[in-house]
Amino acid sequence: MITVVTYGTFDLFHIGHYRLLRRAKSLGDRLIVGVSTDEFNNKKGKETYQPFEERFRIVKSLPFVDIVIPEVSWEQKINDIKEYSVDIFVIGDDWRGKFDYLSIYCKVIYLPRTKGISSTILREKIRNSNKGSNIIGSFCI
Ligand code: C2G
Repeated sequence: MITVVTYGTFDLFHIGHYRLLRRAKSLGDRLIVGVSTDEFNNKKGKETYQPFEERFRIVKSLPFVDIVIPEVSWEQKINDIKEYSVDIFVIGDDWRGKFDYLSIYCKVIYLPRTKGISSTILREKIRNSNKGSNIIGSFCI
């Protein structure tokens, strides 16, 4: 059984995330996904719109995702690879080169990112749409 692992924030889950995970699963039999916790995203300097619990549940709901774990640190990848006998580490090519050190433990593959979509773009659209409306509490009127 070929085990594949990948990690990410998966904020405002979109087609770029979906395609990455689909392609990751197609490389093996079991796909493990590490979802970054809110605390780890703070360390990454990464803003999110959705809290960890929501992002985790959405990724876990995908039929081609077999195991979902919290990603709490940069360093956990080596332990995860050993614990789950991972054969392949996959991530988008925006990270190209950053995880080559894992190649002593498993195969490292960087997949092309999906162009034209990102959580940052979506967060900006939400922010701009809120600016244009009169918001009382959490309702737009
Ligand atoms: N991705 C993609 N195409 C996009 C956007 C994202 O293929 N248009 C991929 C990224 O390359 C990554 C995964 O989807 O492999 C998750 O992206 P993010 O949620 O932005 O994850 P990131 O914040 O890059 O966290 O330890 C690794 C980090 O946790 C990765």
